[in-house]
Amino acid sequence: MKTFHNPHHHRHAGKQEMFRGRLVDCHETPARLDFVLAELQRRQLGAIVSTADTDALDATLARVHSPRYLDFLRQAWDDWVALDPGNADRDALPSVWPLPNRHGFRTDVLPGNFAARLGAFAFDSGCPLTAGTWVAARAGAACALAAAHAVAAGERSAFALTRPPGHHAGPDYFGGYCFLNNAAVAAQALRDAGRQRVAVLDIDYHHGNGTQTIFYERADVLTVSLHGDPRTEYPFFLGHADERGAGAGEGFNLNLPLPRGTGFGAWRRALDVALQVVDNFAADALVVPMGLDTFEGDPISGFTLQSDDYRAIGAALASAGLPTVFTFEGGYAVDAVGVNAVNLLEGFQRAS
Ligand code: OKP
Ligand code: ZN
Repeated sequence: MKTFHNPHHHRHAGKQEMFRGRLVDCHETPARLDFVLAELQRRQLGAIVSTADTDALDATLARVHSPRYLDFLRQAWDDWVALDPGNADRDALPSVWPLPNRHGFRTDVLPGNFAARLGAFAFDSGCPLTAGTWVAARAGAACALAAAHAVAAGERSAFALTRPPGHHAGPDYFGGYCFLNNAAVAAQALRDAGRQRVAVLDIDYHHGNGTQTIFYERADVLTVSLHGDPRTEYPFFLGHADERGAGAGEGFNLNLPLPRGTGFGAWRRALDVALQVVDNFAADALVVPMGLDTFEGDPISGFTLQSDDYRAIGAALASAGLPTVFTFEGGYAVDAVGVNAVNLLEGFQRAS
């Protein structure tokens, strides 16, 4: 399996995130990707290609994110420093929100004040935006695009080794360490390359709210997510079992929330349900937002999967028999994330 890796990922390195009234060190660090890359090289899974070519990216990005959000993100760092020259040494974190859809707060008129604009495009204060965020996120999305193109051209599978991750980023917002939705870019690129029905099967611990929302009213992209129950787990405000899609997309979204503490047996049965739904959909391509934060040792998550379980997950995903793009999402047990990621990919490859 070919890996497309983001050579600019380290330019996105947040210092601290707001967590329950304190600033704590960021969990989503450059070391995460470095560990995966080192393990891929050690186990020789396939060619590793550095990809930052963004020539063809804008058209795809424009199909999954709004123009005003992309404008905001492109300019965000300069606007942050213009707000206060001292900000050059500080990450941007939002501190005021319009609460869309509630209490009449408006987002149709964007404030001139950048601190306020930051809140209009973010849904949490745990996702620092830094000097290199735009360059890193864009190069990451370029990896997702390249992986989709490889699969569209006939490869059985490809791995987009992206960071920052993407599955929480919605049409018009960032949050949950995510800025551009890499999995959505891959799914859209597969559609644009002529695949008629694309399934996204999100196995990160956290609900893929951004991807769900991007495709919620579409019947051509099925979104399925297995995750910690949002009643107790981030992102809290989306990811319930009764969200089934809307309009033309009604019936084309499936959430399988699982309680904190879920082990591999129950998780694996939920995966079978998900795979059956993908099969019923008659997908002709699959995108897997691959989070490894279902691991027992993950510091911010609550399932109890073991390193060997990821091999079995890879084999189960291969049994769908579909051309498959993997995007790298969560996984914060840094010294295990490389082994767990490559176990999954190797399990997939051996079963293919
Ligand atoms: C991103 B991905 C922990 C706070 C959790 C957000 C978690 C985002 C997870 N101190 N904040 O889905 O792995
Ligand atoms: Zn996650």
